[in-house]
Amino acid sequence: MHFIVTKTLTVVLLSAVVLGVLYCFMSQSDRESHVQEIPAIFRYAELYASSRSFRHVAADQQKYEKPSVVKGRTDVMTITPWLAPVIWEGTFNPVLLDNIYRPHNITVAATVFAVGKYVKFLKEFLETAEQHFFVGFNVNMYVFTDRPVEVPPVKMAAGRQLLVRLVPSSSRWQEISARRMEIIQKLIEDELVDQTDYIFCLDVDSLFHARWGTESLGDLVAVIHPGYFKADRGGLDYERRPASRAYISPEEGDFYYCGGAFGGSLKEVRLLAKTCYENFKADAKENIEAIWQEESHLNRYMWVNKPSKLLSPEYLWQDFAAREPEIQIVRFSGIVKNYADIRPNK
Ligand code: UD2
Repeated sequence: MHFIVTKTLTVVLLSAVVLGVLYCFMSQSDRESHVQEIPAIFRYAELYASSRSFRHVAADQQKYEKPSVVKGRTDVMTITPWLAPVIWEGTFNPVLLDNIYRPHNITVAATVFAVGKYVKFLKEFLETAEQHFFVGFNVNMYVFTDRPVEVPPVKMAAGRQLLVRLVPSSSRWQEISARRMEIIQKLIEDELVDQTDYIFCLDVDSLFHARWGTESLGDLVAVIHPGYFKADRGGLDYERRPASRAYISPEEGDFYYCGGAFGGSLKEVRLLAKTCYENFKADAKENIEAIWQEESHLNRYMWVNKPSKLLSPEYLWQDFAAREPEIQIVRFSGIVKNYADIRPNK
């Protein structure tokens, strides 16, 4: 009997020791995983804190034409059903807006990819950006290319810099276009935190023709695609295969947005880029590529996460398209290009 009690006690004691060791091990590894998480959390807290918000404080004694509540653009939508402004010529006062942002000494980053033969579009893109894109403000223009020696020497005004970053080339244009999201996410995380207030991501085969400035600033900014701004839902070229993460059903969708121009605060654009790239990658693992690559994923993202500001097609027109009466000014426009000459495949 005494032997049985001793044996039971030994088993209980041994189990307690084993459980104790196990507990210590688990709490230690739990602590370790928290220790690993801290820097990441800290990093993004920094990123979030760095996204300043701007109060609209006008300069003293500023004179400008009185706004009217009964006059204005009536031929186009100037506010969405979720109350985001849609920016058209005639809806804003550039002087008033510049005066609001100038005292904050903001910095705007722009990304542009020129991989392979697309490097030939850089010169005019950069020269016209100097004439029209956030003139008088700090601008960091990031050029991503596999041909850094071919980046043209463009004279930049004070407060504006050209920063060249090397990226690998690819034998598929679809890959080049889609990988931009991953690179934009990394750029924001690694370089822009604390240095930049807003970012715009632009196609290189385009030119600026008129002002693109502070009126375009917002948390999440989308450009309404010129090819579809009058189309109804059925006519929007979303990804229609449910197997893709970019899928939008026939009952869904507000507008069709451009992959060639979007932007906003660092926080919002990082989240957009990360989500689109992750979804693109997950689709690729299942052998599906959305019809317009990252543009389709961006459209899905913007359907769920409504943009806080929309730019009219004035902000990305297409040179080959006939001018529509609603387009009173073209600010940025895609040039006519011969795809067979410039793309690595097709
Ligand atoms: C549309 C979109 C584009 C993208 C694409 C689908 C607009 C105006 N454009 O343009 O943003 O969503 O559909 O993937 O909405 N690139 C290179 N080297 C290459 C190929 C592309 O640098 O060999 C870069 C370059 O910055 C170019 C961009 O990727 O501007 C988009 O490629 P595209 O202009 O050939 O695509 P496109 O015209 O079909």
